[in-house]
Amino acid sequence: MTAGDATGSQTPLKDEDGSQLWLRYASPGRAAKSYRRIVRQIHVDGSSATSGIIRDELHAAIASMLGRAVLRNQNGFQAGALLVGTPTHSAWVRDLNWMGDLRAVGDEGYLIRSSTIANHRVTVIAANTETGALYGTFHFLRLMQTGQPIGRLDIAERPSLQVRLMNHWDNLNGTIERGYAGRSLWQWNELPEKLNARYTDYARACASVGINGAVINNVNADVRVLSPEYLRKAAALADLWRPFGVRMYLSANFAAPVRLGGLSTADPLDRKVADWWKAKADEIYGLIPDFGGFLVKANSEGQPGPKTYGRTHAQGANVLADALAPHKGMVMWRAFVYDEDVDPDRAKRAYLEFTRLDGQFRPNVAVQVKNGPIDFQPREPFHPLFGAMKQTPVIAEIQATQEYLGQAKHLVYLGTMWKEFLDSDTCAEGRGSTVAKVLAGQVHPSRITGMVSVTNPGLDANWCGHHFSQSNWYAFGRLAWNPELSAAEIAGEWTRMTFTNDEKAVAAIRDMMMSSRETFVDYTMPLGLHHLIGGDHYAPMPWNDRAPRADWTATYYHQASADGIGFDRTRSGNGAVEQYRPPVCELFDDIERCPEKYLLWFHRCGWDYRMKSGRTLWEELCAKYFAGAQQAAEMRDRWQSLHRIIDARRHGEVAKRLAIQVADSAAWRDRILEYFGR
Ligand code: GCW
Repeated sequence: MTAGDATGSQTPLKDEDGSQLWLRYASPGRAAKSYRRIVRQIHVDGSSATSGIIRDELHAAIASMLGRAVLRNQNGFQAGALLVGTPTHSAWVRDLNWMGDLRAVGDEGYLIRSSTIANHRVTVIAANTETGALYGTFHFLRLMQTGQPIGRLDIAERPSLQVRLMNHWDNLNGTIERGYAGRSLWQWNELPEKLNARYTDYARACASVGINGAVINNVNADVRVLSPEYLRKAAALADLWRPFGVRMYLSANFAAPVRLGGLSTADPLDRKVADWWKAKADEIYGLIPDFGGFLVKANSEGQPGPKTYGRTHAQGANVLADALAPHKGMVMWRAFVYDEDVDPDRAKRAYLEFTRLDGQFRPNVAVQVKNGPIDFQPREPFHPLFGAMKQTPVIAEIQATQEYLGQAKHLVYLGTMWKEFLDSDTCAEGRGSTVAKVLAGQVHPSRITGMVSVTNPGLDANWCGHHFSQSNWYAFGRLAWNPELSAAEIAGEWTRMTFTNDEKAVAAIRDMMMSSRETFVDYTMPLGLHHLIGGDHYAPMPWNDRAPRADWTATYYHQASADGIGFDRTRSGNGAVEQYRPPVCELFDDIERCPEKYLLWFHRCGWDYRMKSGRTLWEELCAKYFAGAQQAAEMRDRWQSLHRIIDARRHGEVAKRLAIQVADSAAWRDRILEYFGR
């Protein structure tokens, strides 16, 4: 098999297993010639582990991309030097006198500039910290991987959000809750002595997109993770990840003082409980000096929490926050709560519980809120808590593991979905108060800013099960760094790095990715429908009316009957729209103006309700389901046409999954329409 790359040359394509993710460092094609002139020597100042990583990455990457090694550090520069350093460790960087500009990019940012040193044209990656220099290095390599010009660079970057974390739902027995790519990466039985090579590959991949930490265990937390035995294991990972700027965080079980500590209560106002958490925090910091903090799922889906003791979520969060504060650690307290006694509508509960606690949290607590008010559905309106908490930092939780979006079987790029969320206007302080701005602390000043992703890697060779699921890990990192990036831009760069720089193929793959989420919505839950599933959240189960809780059924949400379908959350219904600020509230409330993509989320409509297309609601539903399944088939055909451009192994593996997607999208269409048809 051969492929024409951008240079027009025919090179045999080696099979790839996807294990190198977007860090394959393939030839950049046509651009290689100018790169060879611009980068002839690598000069990384510094002697830390991080500068070693930078040096190794640059040498390996550039040799791989340009097909020849470049010179190592030498005293002095020749034309074509690439200098990487911080003012602390590099006299060259100091002498450039970029202090003002460096200050502006903060601890994690960087400058990349084409410049002149000793009369030689050089490229400089400068940062205040070595982690910043590492991020700048990956940025520079991304430019090369994607064939961008690198001769006249003047780049200044700093992350918009401080906390950019992977959230793993990994259990201590090696399984992963909602994991679709094999077992957990963490080999608990081998840690801390034996360190798997994948641990560093993982941190490197995270760092390459600016992810700066990981919560490594499930929010349905096993208390044992806080035992001395497991803390030592976590510390070994933390040591490996530190030079990559990836900090360790843990999910804490709120009942740990009882279940691990042997106390009779976990009441957050009990002195002994507070002391227990303090001692635990001290112990953790003794092992992991830069430990990031705790993530807590409390009083949700059977997890223990402060409400068990008649205390509020704020009181619960604060006892942990006080224990971590002396060490500069933080608490991420999840707002994924839906106790039935709060309101009959699950969508309203978290807002009701948390808005009344605004102002009661310690400064080192952030409330972690899922993008939508229910649970990672293929489409939800943004969660009304965004923009509603004026005095409490709110960070966003999104889900890269495609629990409700075809898992690792369907090709669904989530960049577009997350952009829809980030670009949503909360109108919290007038128009333009987008979720992205709320998260970045630009709407209400915020002490903590961040976005986390329930994430997808496992032990599968290609990390994420589906080759395209890697794009969701990638897109999360890129958007957490800069929520203003476009989904298309991210899809394009990922495609170039992961598959090819062939222009036609890039355009085809990017198009597939860009429409994939809407396609998925169309053949599963269009027009604001949600939760039409049961069991493992993969297949259609609109008839599902039996579960331990009403709000785990499908019928609770779609409420289909002979006279209509949809959940009336309007003012004249259950009033859920009022959790949104005006004019968003009025927009969702008004059936004429409510975006049709949210129609049945907010409105109950007759089957013959007239849609903007002129069709009845029923006809429109049919059209959506048919179009979705049709688009899945087109995606398969489009991918087929790329078989000479993508290596046979990855092409074949994706093709197999697309075949499943085509069959299952047709099943979605048929089962749903058959059910609602009745
Ligand atoms: O989406 C639901 C999942 C649960 C998960 C829960 C949560 C970890 O189905 O598996 O539990 O959300 O976010 O806590």
